[in-house]
Amino acid sequence: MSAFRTAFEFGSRKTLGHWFPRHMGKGLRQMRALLHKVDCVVEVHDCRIPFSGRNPLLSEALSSKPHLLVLNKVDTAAPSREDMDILERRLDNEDIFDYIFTQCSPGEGGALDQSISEIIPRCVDIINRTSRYDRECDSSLDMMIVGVPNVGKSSLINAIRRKYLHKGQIQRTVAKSPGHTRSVMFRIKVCEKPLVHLYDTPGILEPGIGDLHCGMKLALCNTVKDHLLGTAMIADYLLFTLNQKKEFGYVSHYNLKEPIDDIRKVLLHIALRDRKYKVRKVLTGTGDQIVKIPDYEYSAAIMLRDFRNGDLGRFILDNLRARH
Ligand SMILES: Nc1nc2c(ncn2[C@@H]2O[C@H](COP(=O)(O)OP(=O)(O)OP(=O)(O)O)[C@@H](O)[C@H]2O)c(=O)[nH]1
Ligand SMILES: [Mg+2]
Repeated sequence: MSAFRTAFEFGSRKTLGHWFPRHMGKGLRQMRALLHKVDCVVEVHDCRIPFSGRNPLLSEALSSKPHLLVLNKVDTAAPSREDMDILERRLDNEDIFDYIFTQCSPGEGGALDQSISEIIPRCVDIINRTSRYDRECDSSLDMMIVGVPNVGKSSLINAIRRKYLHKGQIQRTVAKSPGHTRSVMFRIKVCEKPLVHLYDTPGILEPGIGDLHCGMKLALCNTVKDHLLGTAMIADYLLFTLNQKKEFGYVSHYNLKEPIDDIRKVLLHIALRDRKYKVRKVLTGTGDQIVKIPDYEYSAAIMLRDFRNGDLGRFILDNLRARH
């Protein structure tokens, strides 16, 4: 195996495609309007990209309130003790002191992760450190859950509600694809003592993300729609990242002989393995001919699915020791 690429070639692409559906603009306006009613803003973000892709529009719009950063999906990042130390030092350097790592999706047998118990006490602590001016209702602590799409905002509400109200029934619907929650809904009671209400909000992405590395990582975490960058390009970025990080689990997962840096070879291998072809009509001297070509799009979608399911390794995508 020759040396791996050291840089990713984006070709002629300069920015991420524009994905700012109307519900996001409306959601941001609703969130601003609601701000005077809340005591604390809980920003949920994907733990695999602690330094990439947080939306500056959200931070600016909501900065007047106490803030907790929830780095969710810690199970998909599986940080080592050393990673955690570096991560915590870098967060401190960026003046982010109020953060927490969580897993909001149910674990084995539907059990809640222990981290769910820490969220409300941390919020209460942050609120108590700040004077509660500028709000209307005094009897309840109200918190707004914000973040980019698909990071687990609705899942967090469900988990806290299950923890304190012992409600098995799901209050907020969750989905595997981004852009599921579309409007700021009414207050959802999640806890009696102290009385706490949460507002779920739609995931809001920064329009026109300029940094393509950041865009790719957001795409790998399934926070933007795949078609904005194209599944094949995202799969190539995935392969590049796996090789850079020496995460070679894909070699045995796909039954390859050795690590490969050429995405076409991996996509071809998967398409042939699964016998997935596209039928094309080609014009020849003797008339039209039907040819079968390997379905690369299918293979790219399989790679993304496998990564998102944690089958190709669990790790932090951001380079903790550098800028990205
Ligand atoms: N592995 C893992 N998956 C999670 C976790 N939390 C949520 N998910 C999954 O992430 C996906 C998105 O969850 P949602 O709660 O709908 O995310 P959201 O932020 O409300 O998404 P939008 O409403 O689209 O902005 C779902 O498939 C969840 O099951 C977690 O801690 N670990
Ligand atoms: Mg949601």
